Amino acid sequence: MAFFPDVPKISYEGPESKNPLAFRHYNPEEVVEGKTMREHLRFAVCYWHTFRGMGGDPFGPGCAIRPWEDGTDSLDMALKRVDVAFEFMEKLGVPYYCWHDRDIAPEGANLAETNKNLDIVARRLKEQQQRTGIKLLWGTANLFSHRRFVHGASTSCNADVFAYAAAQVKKALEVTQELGGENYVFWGGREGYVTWLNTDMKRELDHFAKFLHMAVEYKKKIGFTGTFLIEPKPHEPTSHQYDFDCANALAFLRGYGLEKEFRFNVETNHATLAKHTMVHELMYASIHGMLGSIDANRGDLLLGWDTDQFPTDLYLTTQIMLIVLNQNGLGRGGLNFDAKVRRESFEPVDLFHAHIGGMDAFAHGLKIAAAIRKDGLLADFIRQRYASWDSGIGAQIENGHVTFEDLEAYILQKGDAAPNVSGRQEMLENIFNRYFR
Ligand code: XLS
Ligand code: NI
Ligand code: NI
Repeated sequence: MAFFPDVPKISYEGPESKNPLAFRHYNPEEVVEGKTMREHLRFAVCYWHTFRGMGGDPFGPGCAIRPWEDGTDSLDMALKRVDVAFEFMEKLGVPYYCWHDRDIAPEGANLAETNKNLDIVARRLKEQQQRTGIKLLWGTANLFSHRRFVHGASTSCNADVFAYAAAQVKKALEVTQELGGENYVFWGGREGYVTWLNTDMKRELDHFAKFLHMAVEYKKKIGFTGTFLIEPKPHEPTSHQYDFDCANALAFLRGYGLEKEFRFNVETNHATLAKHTMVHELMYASIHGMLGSIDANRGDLLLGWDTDQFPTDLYLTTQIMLIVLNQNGLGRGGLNFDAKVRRESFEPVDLFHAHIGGMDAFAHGLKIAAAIRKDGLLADFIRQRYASWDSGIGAQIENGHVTFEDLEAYILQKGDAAPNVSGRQEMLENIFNRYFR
């Protein structure tokens, strides 16, 4: 059965192609810095936006046309949707996908029924994975949509909700393992608070850490070898999400002895909500050995929420790929399009345009990033800028034991610090621009 009868398999046609349903840059077999684009980019389609999103916003319900949907959240519909998803992903030629448990299967009357639904859909997913070779990049549990999670999940004031969340994550982990998932993600849905007037922050944070420790324990028990990823986000839905950004989340993990068990899944729109650039967040995670995966999207400069747009900005994708190349890849991580088509783009074919655009922007960005690295001009500039640390007093400070007294003596003898040199920001911006032809 063809759910996208008018869309052929998307293929690479090269930069000159005018065909909107073709790749101009993403050529999966093309080798860049010794690896194929497929290996570098490890693209994933997200189930929630692409197969569950109907385009609703706070001012109106979804108006997307999805001819295969029957308007229910039934098990039959869930199974049919699996076939839709795999036809879409096969046509797109994407190697991975990601889900929340509740994206793929409906909630039942109780947890036992819910788990049964999940198992039934997981079986279909597994068949389709085997048929197509498409793999699971990560699974996660939706611990935020149902009303039981109104006060959070592991940080809820209601101990039963903590227990429910634990049971749900346990099951989601098992299904992720069963489907060969390469990672498992924790995004703190409603883990945070809105007002201090009703919140015991210390207790909530302790519970959050306890929850993650139990997850690690269970992971080891069942022998799940995927990476655990925390996805920071500063606010939305709560005013104060507990995993604010990478620095905050790392401090939390270290404070509770969890830092060796987790890495980060860094999302562009979350970085910007935290008033960081994506580069800042990626760099911070990368220098600490914590960059595990990326949720590839972007926000809207004029809107202050997580708009989850498809990433088509070449500047952005180039910067991301520079950091990814500099740390020699994402390992088991990938580039997950946690992105949705605009409400105005309501036809099924728009899902293709959106993903093609994102994949091409990253493939193009990868090529540009490789050219930047080959030239080495920007890296050389930075190296040169810190040259005073390579010898003399700089090297002594970095490598030896130098005291305040030593440094005072050094400067007293010299009289003043050596003069500074220009930061050359504008020149560097011009050099960066040279690569975009
Ligand atoms: C929400 C998050 C969410 C995670 C998965 O803002 O981005 O979609 O990626 O729970
Ligand atoms: Ni995300
Ligand atoms: Ni998000």
